[in-house]
Amino acid sequence: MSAATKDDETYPRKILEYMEGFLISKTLFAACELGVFDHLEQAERPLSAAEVAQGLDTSLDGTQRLLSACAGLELLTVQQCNDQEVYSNTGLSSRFLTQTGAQSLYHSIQYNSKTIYLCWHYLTDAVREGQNQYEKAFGVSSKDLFEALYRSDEEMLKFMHLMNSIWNVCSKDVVSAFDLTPFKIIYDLGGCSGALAKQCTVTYPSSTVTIFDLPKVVHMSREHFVSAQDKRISFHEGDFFKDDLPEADLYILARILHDWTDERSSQLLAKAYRSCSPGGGVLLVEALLHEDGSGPLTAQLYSLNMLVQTEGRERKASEYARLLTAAGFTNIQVQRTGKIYDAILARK
Ligand code: SAM
Ligand code: ASE
Repeated sequence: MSAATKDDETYPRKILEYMEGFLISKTLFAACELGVFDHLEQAERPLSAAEVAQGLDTSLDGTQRLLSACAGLELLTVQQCNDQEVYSNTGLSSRFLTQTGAQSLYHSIQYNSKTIYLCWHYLTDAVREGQNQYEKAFGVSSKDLFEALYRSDEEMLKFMHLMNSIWNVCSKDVVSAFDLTPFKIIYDLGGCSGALAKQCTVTYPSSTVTIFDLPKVVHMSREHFVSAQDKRISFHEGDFFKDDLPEADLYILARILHDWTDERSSQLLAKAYRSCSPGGGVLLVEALLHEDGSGPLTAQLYSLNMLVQTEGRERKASEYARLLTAAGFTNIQVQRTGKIYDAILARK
């Protein structure tokens, strides 16, 4: 037995780390929400805790502790200057944690902090009951999933920002996992803020992409996310369960099926199959579980999140393949990207 294993027997490092993992999340959330990373970015020089506290209108003592913890997490660098500590962003923080960073995750962090964290307070109940926790977490009693998720315009916009923000770091891999050049007319079903649609028009300049989503989502997307100058992106307002789907060469369903039960997923895929042009296809974008259930950890945790927040689950490639086959699709190909989201292409 190695020394490390022996040490683990008497000192449960991993368990201690997991037990207090939320302390790390909350430190990150608070630093983002208070604007620590934005303030340090704008200052363009290292700042002392006193300067940060003054700039953010926060207590000196609390700010000192928060900056010190962020340095411990390697989200800030600390230097000594005239006998006091001064802080600056790391490269990672200025890129991903400032609101204006090129690949900002600021909005993902906000949604995790303000919505997901609150839902996860009821994870135990969710597992016991096998259903989402909107009623307990937010007093929402609607049976309609997206009425609960979009319980106010503000909450809908926050969700759209969350959806948008992860594509800042994952969209290229997903869109180029397969050569989609042959598909000229693409519909992004539940296309939301349009981040994936935009990446499609960049990678496939000879295709047009239409974002199909609920009317109020389309309005918000037009207002906040997709500029009218984006001539190759159009919108279609509708309900993909109730309305007919327009004909297309390719339907993209990114993070759609994981919201729904097998029954509803099958309904949607059958509809896509009917409307799909001959030789066309469907591209699923999801966080795939390994076939033997051993991981990836992110997908396993996301599946718990789908329990707490939706009616769905994360699935294995074989589970998606079964749904696709039942709807009539063939030639099912799976591409793992090694990042959060993977891709499955199937043909009519
Ligand atoms: N595809 C986007 C992405 O991956 O960033 C957004 C995924 S989000 C989890 C689900 C999307 O489906 C939302 O934009 C939501 O508004 C849309 N949606 C939910 N129910 C719908 C329905 N009945 N008809 C059309 N769109 C719907
Ligand atoms: C959904 C995706 C998400 C519905 C609710 C959601 C995400 C968070 N809440 O389709 C994105 C993935 N992140 C997690 C933690 O699951």
